Amino acid sequence: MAKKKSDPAKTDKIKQLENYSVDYTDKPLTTRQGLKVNDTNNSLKAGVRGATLLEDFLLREKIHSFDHERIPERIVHARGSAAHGYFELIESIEQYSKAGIFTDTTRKTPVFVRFSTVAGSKGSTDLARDVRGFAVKFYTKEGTWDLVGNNMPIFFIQDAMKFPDLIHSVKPEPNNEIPQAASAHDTFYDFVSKTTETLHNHIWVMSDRGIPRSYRMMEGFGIHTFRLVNKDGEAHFVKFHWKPKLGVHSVTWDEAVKISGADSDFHRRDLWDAIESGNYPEWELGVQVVPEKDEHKYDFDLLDPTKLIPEEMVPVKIIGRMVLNRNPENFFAETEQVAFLPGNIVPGIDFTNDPLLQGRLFSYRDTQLSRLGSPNFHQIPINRPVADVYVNQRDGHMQMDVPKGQTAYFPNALSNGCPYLSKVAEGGFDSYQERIDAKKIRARSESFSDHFSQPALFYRSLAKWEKEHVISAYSFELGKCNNEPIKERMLYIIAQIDTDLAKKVAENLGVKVPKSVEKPLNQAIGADAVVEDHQPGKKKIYLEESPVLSQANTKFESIVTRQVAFLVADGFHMKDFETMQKALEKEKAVVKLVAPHGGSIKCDEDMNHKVDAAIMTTESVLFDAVYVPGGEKSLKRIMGEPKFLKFLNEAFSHCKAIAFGKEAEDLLEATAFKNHTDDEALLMNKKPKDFISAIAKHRNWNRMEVAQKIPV
Ligand code: HDE
Repeated sequence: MAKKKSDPAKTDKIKQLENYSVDYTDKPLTTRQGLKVNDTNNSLKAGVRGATLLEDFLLREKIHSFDHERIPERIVHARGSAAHGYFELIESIEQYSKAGIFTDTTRKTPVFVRFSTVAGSKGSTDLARDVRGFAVKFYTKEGTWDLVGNNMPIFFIQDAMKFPDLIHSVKPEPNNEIPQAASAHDTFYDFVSKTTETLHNHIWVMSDRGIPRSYRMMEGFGIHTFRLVNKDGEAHFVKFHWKPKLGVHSVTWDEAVKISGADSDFHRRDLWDAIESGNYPEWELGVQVVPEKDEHKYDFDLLDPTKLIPEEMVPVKIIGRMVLNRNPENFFAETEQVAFLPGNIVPGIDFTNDPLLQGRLFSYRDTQLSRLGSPNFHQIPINRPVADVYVNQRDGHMQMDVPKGQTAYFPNALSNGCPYLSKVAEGGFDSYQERIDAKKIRARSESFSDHFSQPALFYRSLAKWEKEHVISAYSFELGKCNNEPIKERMLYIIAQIDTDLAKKVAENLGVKVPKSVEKPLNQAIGADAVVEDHQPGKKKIYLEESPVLSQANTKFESIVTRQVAFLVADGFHMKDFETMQKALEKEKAVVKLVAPHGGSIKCDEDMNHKVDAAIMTTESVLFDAVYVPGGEKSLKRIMGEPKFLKFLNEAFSHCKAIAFGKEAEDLLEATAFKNHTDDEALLMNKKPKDFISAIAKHRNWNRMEVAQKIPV
């Protein structure tokens, strides 16, 4: 394998993994018993023309192993990508938590992080409109802690009991297995329109958060309210936030659709390439801490996972950073076999009674058993803790350890009481002793009944262009529904969030927003159907806006790893080219030459330049910005190829930065945006620094109105 550009210091986890990795370099092919093989092309036959003999143990071993290569894909989050890295604490929060990773600023805790889409199968596209999983495994000295979150701060449902219903509704419909990795179909909206608690997460998915530009440009959230417990046994409520160094950025829906065709591995490749090139993705870890006495202070219930705590009410305190600096060696062994369990916690962190979290504590261990086939899944190298493990559990499929001794029970005297129990002061875990005095009851708390206030807060907080995207997303999704009553019901409940939003979507659908629908809103079809006790109330406004919810207020500082296409043909102007290339690469952008053909092309100084992509093999949606250097001959060729013009027109329509070198007036004249030159991200023969600052802004959304008129 080619040596990676940078090979960062190895964490304890990487050193542990190396004990299991196998290097095949300069080694002979063997059987699984270590027998050297001298023919792996032909089966053993009676004569060269057959028949094949039962004796052929080599054929049997090869085919038998192949027949069993697949394991069940994850029921949700099947498609994912992962990377290794580390977490460092910047500021101790020992006043809140006794966890080693939250008190020891000298530690580098190894992490393995898996990003994923939710609804699609393992082979589906990265660019589906969907929530993204953001699961972090911290291999701490005190045991493994898994923070299994998403890129949105809230979830669709409030109680684990509803999870199978939610997922059955969004997955492909059971009769024809259509559509793949898409929520735009009747069953999903049938469920959503009858389950108004879903609306908050749903509007986040309809926003640009549902189609990220990169896994590296997403926030992450633990979603549930957890507990931090300090060494004196005092507890605080906490919400966890990951904030990406590169800011939060997304693509447009038109790009998402086209990227899905041009490169369905777009996010996977982006993460892999960034790490291989040494541009390590990085996030800050933040906490929102709420004292126990404030549990009932807010207009929403802290235990309700469909609610966020606005950062304006409880600021996010940054306490650490996470860097991903190493790609896995093997996708199956690591990314596929990694098993996250929200139940994996360490002393200093504890659960709350969030009914969704409580259900997850059961589900994940259960699902790993059916995916990985044995309760020994924690022994798979990627799942092994770096903390020492001494258990009395024994046997089961694929026991990899060889436990010594006569006893496997507690208490025992034969083994001197070992493995022995640890006192709390020695690191033994004890659950937080929350006082509970309650009736056993199958019901929902009334404090969970506000379903409209926070989706409305989210929508109010968006910039104009973000609102436009939400309107288009709802219109697209509902436009794909075939059942008219579902559309009407959806419009009615969207109107409870924002009347203007509902009106615009209704216009696009060619229907009217109904003034009323049958009550109650939730569930209840048929005379004896179960009716939820608490129906959603009218929306409240306890905060006018929460600016951090808008991507307009994210970071726009860097162009690191931004992909810039240079459109070139023979005879391009070397000086133009070189000045721009150097300036961009200094800022760590990635320059790629897109030419009429593959191989190489010549500049006006008669030098050969390697082409990265022939125009017929690539698309403008795969790039963040476009540059066309001068050079009469080159420009003429570009102008003569319709695919180059499509490339430019599309980049303009997606509001990207476009720069032209000298003598490009005729080319501009041939584009569909020739009349829109008063545009801050359309640069004619300007300095590289202007182009760099236009790329750093991600998109020129001020262009959106004219961009929509470009026929692409
Ligand atoms: Fe999951 N979820 N989930 N989920 N989830 C799984 O576990 C489940 C929920 C999340 O990269 C499964 O190992 C239930 C919330 C991520 O491997 C499964 C409920 C959040 C991943 C499962 C929820 C998540 C999963 C499928 C409601 C955000 C991918 C395979 C009670 C906080 C982890 C697996 C990875 C995966 C069940 C709700 C995030 C079936 C029952 C809320 C990121 O166990």
